[in-house]
Amino acid sequence: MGKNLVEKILGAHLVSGELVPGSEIAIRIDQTLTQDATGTMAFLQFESMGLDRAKAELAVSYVDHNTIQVGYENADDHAYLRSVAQRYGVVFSKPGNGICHQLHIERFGKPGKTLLGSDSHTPMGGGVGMIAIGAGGIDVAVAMGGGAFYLTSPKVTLVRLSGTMQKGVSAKDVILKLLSILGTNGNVGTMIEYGGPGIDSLDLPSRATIANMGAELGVTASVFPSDEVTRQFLAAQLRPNDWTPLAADPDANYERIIEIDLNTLEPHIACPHSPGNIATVASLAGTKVNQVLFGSCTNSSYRDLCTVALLLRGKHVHPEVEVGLAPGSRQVVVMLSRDGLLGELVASGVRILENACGFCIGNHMSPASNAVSLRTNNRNFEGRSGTKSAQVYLVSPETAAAAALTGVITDPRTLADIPAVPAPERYTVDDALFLFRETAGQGVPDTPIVRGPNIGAVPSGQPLPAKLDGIAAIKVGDKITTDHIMPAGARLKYRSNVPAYAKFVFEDVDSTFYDRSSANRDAGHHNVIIAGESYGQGSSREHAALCPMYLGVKAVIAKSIERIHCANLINFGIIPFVFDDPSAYDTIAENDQIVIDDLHAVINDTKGQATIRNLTKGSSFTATVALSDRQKTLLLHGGLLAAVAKGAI
Ligand code: MIC
Ligand code: SF4
Repeated sequence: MGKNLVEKILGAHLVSGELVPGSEIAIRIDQTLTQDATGTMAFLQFESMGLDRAKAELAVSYVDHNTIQVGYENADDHAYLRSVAQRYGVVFSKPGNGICHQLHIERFGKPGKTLLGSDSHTPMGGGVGMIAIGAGGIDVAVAMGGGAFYLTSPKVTLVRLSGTMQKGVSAKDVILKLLSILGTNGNVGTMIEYGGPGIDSLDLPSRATIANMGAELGVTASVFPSDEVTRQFLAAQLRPNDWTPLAADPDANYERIIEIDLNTLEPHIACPHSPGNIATVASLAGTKVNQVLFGSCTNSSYRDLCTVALLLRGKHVHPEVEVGLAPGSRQVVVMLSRDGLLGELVASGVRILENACGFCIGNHMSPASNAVSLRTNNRNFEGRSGTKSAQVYLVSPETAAAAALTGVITDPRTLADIPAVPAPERYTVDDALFLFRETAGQGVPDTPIVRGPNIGAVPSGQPLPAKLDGIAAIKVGDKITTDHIMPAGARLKYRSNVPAYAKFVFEDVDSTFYDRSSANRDAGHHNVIIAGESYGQGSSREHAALCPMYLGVKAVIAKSIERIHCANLINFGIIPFVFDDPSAYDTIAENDQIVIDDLHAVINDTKGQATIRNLTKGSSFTATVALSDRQKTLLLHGGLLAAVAKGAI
């Protein structure tokens, strides 16, 4: 039996385990990526592991999220990250260089390699033929130090594309269509491979867009073959030697095959407040739009923004629409400017924003109350834009441009001239904002580490108690995202300071959570989170586990938990239980007292099943935590850092 692409790449990196779907494997990581919002904590953890330097083939520390610099906090983080990168032999991407995923594709991504990043959209690297995975910062810190990454050996789904991409339809529509088929939950433990004749009509940035939003499906990675399109892209980025061909064997096996015909694919749109609420653009045509924003790692390539500029060329944006555009990288800005397109965009009435995450993470251009905002980014969770009442829709650059011109949701296929942007023969390359390339992997050991007042300490977890003496501190519903648990936007600046950031846990869900959970903890109780389906969707931010740990949360009991968040919970000593019978969820109310008599027996048990007594209701139910031996060790010690400190792993 031939091998699929996933089997080939994972097989070449396997450190332990077997490629049997569902079982735990460990893989060698070639490259790591961190960004500033998760990176300060990742590097503080790296420091506390006592390693002398980064040992992965390549480690890059990007600054792209917190570039707003109102107050000293962001700049403190940047100074810390810069010094720590130099000390440990990590490439540092200065603020102003661009968004980590776009930059990584442009400058470092290589077919057949593995990439682990402390950001959920790291899978964008799959566009260039890598197995690229998002994880919590501490897992990335371990991989940076040369340690293996543990994951569930995936089931592999083939998405076979046929036909040719039609005018006005683009990569975003492919992934939104796939979201309409697979949804945002239930895809844990899967990797997606793209294939079929249709991929020939997808240039590299389009493939990267599709791989990027695999994060919204909840799959572990998405990967494209490395072919002539990949070769041409790497050559145009002046990296011809980084190309190697890579394809699945013709008789490769897949768990599932999904067919998408590009000839008949329509423009799609994700409606408020989930990337899984998919409709066709045509079905919403005529809806008034107040704001249009282009950019984010999903759609900020030269291909995308050139398309937008050509669609708007010589016209003005609709008088009632506010329009902003954030390019993905310095290369994109320079090329748009070289082509005169930046000036044309300004002439059309577009506000040019910094080439950074900006609006995507609620750090810029929050819409007005109740406004309809059409964006090319990847997440439209309620409130993520910074305005809770805003109605945020996710669309392709073509659909966003059409609305910018008409003021209403418009099928872009109705526009007269839809440009085709050919793949550039040569990108403008200037790596001046990547510092310390010459000492990468070596480091400069005597570099002093700069710690301003915003750089806190990493709290350490406590060993597993004998008994869970819990209070159901909060009961939440389905699809609670890490943005609900640990808000970003205006709160992002506290990322390096856990006691300060912890004050905002569940801020928008229940603003009393901090006070109540602190009081429970101080009274000697463990806090327990009760949740519905797909708890912890979205971002990889480990603060959504770390800050609850700081507030004394010891267990989550949910109907289901998403992959990255589940791993983060274990890394911080929080037990991720899943209800055996989901109807038990209905029997628990907030503030119920919840007890597990012998926690050690549960963790050491092969099934991991616990009988949980609800003392308030006088009832009981069962829940299970499925753990590998390594994860048991982490929980027994109170998390990964504590286990490393004790030499237990
Ligand atoms: C996001 O898009 O939600 C973020 C902000 O990039 C996060 C990382 C973070 O919270 O710092 C992600 O996707 O992992
Ligand atoms: Fe940045 Fe948005 Fe991409 Fe997250 S999704 S990395 S915030 S651009």
